[in-house]
Amino acid sequence: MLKDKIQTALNKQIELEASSSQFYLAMASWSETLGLTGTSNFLYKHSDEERFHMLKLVRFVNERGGKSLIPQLSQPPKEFDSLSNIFELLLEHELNVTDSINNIVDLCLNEKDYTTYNFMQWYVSEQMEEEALARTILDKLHLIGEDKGGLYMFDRDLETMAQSLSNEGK
Ligand code: OFO
Repeated sequence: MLKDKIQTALNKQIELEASSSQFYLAMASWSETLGLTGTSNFLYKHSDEERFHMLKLVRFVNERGGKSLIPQLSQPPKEFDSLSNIFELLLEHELNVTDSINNIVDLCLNEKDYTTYNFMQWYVSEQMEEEALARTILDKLHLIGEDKGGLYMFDRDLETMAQSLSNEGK
């Protein structure tokens, strides 16, 4: 049985993962309207991944005899300043998610809930990957600057990354 404190923390994480999914969906849609097909496909996939992260938590809480709360979400932004702005926001958001995951891991140790502690290790490694990916993408964008040809290549690169996200079956 889940302790109340752990259940509350996991339900907060469910909300955070759900809002990540909505946030990236808004970014995907914005990029699509600019004709950035590769970028939008990448972000649509990323949004799906976040939904998967949320679902994994929902199922875990219920399986442990708790009750998942399906959250109401606030509307994500409709507009973004630029492509760099999107990935800066994405990295900032992922850093917050990592903090939140680390707090849950701490709480599990304090509460001696080793089952949830083990379950959360998947999220710990996932966060490492997501932060690294966001940093790589931002580095590429900084290299490109205002170069239109570079932007075209960047968008194609993200299409390839989107394919590899689907191949991982996330
Ligand atoms: Fe769920 O990893 Fe990003 O937010």
